[in-house]
Amino acid sequence: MPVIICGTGGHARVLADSLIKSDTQILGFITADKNQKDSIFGIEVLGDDSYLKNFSNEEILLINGIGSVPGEDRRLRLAKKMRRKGFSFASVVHISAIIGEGVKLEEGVQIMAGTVIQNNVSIGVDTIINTGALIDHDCKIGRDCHIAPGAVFSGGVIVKNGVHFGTGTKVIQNISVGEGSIIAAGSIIFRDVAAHKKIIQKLN
Ligand code: JB2
Repeated sequence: MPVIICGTGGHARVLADSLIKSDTQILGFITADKNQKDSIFGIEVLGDDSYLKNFSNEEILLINGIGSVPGEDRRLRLAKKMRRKGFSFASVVHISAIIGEGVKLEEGVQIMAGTVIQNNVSIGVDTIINTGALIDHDCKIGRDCHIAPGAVFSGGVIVKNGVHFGTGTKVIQNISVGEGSIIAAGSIIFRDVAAHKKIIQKLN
């Protein structure tokens, strides 16, 4: 099915790039940014979300091009709004990603360039595995998480919903991380993290 990308910022452009390389038909972008220029990579910016009235939810899939930033819920709100209207989100997997046997990707997952997802990993709805992240065997990652660029997970890590791992985070094997926690860039996690915690420095 053809797709429409929601958003025109950096995250949307990274997704567009990935979709172009996998020959997905992109109908255009929709955005809340009134100053956005008319096209990106030669693909038309169609207008705001009201443009979707021209389509039934059986004709197109959406791409959530709003990035996930701690403390902001724009991405989550867009996903809820569009699903209420009956639209579904396509998953995006960059052609350079290495995906192991038995990996389970739920709706709307976004797997960026240079990632490695080893066997038996599962990744929940709308989670982003960002550029160059490495997720080893048997990790279970919930929905609405963001694993930022260059993060490294050893095997068997369990992550609940809505967790943010900053750029370059490292997590040793068999760790559990509770819902809604925020792990700052560069952290090294070698003990379990409870729900709704902010880990700013090395946990010891
Ligand atoms: O309701 C909306 C809406 N709200 C914001 N509907 C639609 N269709 N688009 C919406 N947007 C759009 O999201 C804005 O108009 C804008 O085009 C885009 C957000 O872009 P921004 O440049 O603020 O950030 P980003 O989400 O592309 O990237 C953030 O997250 C990434 C994961 C950045 O922090 C990046 O550095 C990061 N890599």
